[in-house]
Amino acid sequence: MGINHKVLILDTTLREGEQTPGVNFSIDDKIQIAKKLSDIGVDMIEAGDPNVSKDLYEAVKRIANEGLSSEILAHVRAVKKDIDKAIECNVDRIAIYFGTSKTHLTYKLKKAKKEAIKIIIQAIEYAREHGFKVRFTAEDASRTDYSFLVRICNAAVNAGADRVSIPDTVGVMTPERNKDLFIKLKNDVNAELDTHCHNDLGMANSNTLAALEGGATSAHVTINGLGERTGITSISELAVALRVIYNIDTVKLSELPNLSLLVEKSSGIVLSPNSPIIGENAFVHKAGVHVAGVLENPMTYEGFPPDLIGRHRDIIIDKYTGIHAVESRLEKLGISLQKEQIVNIVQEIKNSSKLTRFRDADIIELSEKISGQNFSAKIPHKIEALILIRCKSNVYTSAIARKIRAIKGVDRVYEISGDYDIEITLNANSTIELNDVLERIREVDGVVATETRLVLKKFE
Ligand code: HCA
Ligand code: CU
Repeated sequence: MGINHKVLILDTTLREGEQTPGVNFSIDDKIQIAKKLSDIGVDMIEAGDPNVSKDLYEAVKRIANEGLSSEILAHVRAVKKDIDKAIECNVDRIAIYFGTSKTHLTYKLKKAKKEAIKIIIQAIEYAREHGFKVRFTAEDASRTDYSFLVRICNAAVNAGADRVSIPDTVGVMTPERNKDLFIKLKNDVNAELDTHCHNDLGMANSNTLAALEGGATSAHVTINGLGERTGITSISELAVALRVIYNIDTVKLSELPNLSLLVEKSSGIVLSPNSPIIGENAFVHKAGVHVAGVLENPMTYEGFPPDLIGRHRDIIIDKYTGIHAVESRLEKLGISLQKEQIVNIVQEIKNSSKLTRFRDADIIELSEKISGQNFSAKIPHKIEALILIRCKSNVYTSAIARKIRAIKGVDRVYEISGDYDIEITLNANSTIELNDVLERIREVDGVVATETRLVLKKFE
């Protein structure tokens, strides 16, 4: 096991990621995402296919002319007029794809093998004649007959492609098979190899790492694992696995949570709490035994520390909680109680009918109850607000609601009837923070008006 070469990261959030059902990035969002990707050190950015629509054309062109340090690619069919559009956009490299499996040749392209080879040679030579670097993608490579795969890849290389992508288009590879495939191809094809793994069976990251072990020099990823159907390898999962398991540095890890949030916001696709690395629960500990271990030494239940990616660990207090967790929370709140009183608090928690977690205010209340002291000064100054939001009449309210849900600080989101379309509840630590969240809500495309109501008293 091991990867003994430099690993290049190709991010295709703007191309593959936009093929996620329900996702359409605005041009401004795309430029912001591309800049951020370039800033964190992504080597290549696949910006899109400029033939899809006018705004994709504009987005690809603008990103290509932004002067970013990443290499910018357009992704196109092996069709002359499509390549022309990529040329007009002035990208750094043109990725030309063609289905090479029997299924794709027969049912999608309706082309014989010989004809397929002729088409890709012509397309690649055409792009090369215009001075462009070319990557050839043998779409559905993982289901392509091996000898034909080698034949078509070599034809592409002889026509001028210096990179060849070997995608697992329908996500059916295993790590072992993918590694073997790359070991063989490395021997049989004289080009740099890209791996692009779909996650249909939940193996995208493992298959990508295996391909890199086998000799692939570039890995395709998207932010939050977006992509057609169930998506492809997530940039965070791959970059952290490369660091933690292989001791290989790629992109700047501490910026990944921000990037992820940016894309949750602009895609409307919110991560589940148990998503690796970036999910809300990735560094949260719950069971008493776990918490006791983590408080002694986090390594007991963490394979890598949260600060690797600029995050913090957290401890949940609920029925699973033991004395150590309560002790440490009280210490954080600046409350000192006797051991016996802490034991009583744990008992109260275990006996309570409350089904959700105990937050700081709940712990303070319990401390007061058990000690008879007044700890109201310890209560954090929280601002709670209800915000009513009106949307443009021609937009899909749920899409806006989902985007707003991804904004940090937003608590609950309701679609409502009446003068306004959405109502949210929000928690903030200060009016500055409240204003911040409000501003971010107003920035969401399709929001036309907001009205804020501060909560004065709450009866639950
Ligand atoms: C596609 C197919 C593709 C291409 C991958 C690549 C795949 O949507 O056009 O160019 O490396 O999964 O085969 O995403
Ligand atoms: Cu794909």
